[in-house]
Amino acid sequence: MLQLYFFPMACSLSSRIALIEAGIEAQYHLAHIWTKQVVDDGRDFRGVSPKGAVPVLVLENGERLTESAAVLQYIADLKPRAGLAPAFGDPDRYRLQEWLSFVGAEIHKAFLFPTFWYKDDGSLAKPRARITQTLSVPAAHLAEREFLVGDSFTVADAHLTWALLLLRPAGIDIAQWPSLSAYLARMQARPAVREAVATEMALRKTLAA
Ligand SMILES: N[C@@H](CCC(=O)N[C@@H](CS)C(=O)NCC(=O)O)C(=O)O
Repeated sequence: MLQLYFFPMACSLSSRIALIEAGIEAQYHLAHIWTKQVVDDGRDFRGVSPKGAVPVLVLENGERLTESAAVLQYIADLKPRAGLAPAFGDPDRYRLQEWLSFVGAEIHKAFLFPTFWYKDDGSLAKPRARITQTLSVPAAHLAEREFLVGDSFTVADAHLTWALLLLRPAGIDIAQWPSLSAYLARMQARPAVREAVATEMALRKTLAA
């Protein structure tokens, strides 16, 4: 069985959403990204992946796959019938990769990561100013479309959904982009998204307690 190392409401949420959307059963291990401990058994998470970051997907053959863009495409390709990624050879596959890179680099690492990790000593002013410009890109794209790629839900939507869910705690009001607000509401109505978020929010509360 596949195993996913995750931290509640971290970027690994999109992998959980993809697994549920694909109908793939997996074992989930909570890895604490601050203490670097695997909560199940106290192992050092860096022994699972030297990156010490979630997601880590342990494949059926024991290999470990990291990086959301790779993990999400791997999950999608396990169940092609679920339609979570266009097939290789379809030009839309590159659109999917384009969006996965954009969410991972331009939204996650350029904005969400510094916002959640670094004390605001003034150094967050630039990423904060830039995020408005960055988010105007998917906002314009989604003004006339229901999904990021093609006309059905893909793992790119799973990843953007996770990023948009973190805007509020990061102090950004999504209401300034009506197309993104409407998109997020549509995504949150999906049973897989609801299930993944409910599970991880409950776990998050136990960690905070
Ligand atoms: N490039 C990686 C980034 C993974 C990442 O930064 N994960 C965060 C949680 S959202 C983490 O585990 N951070 C802990 C750390 O970097 O020490 C990806 O896209 O999967």
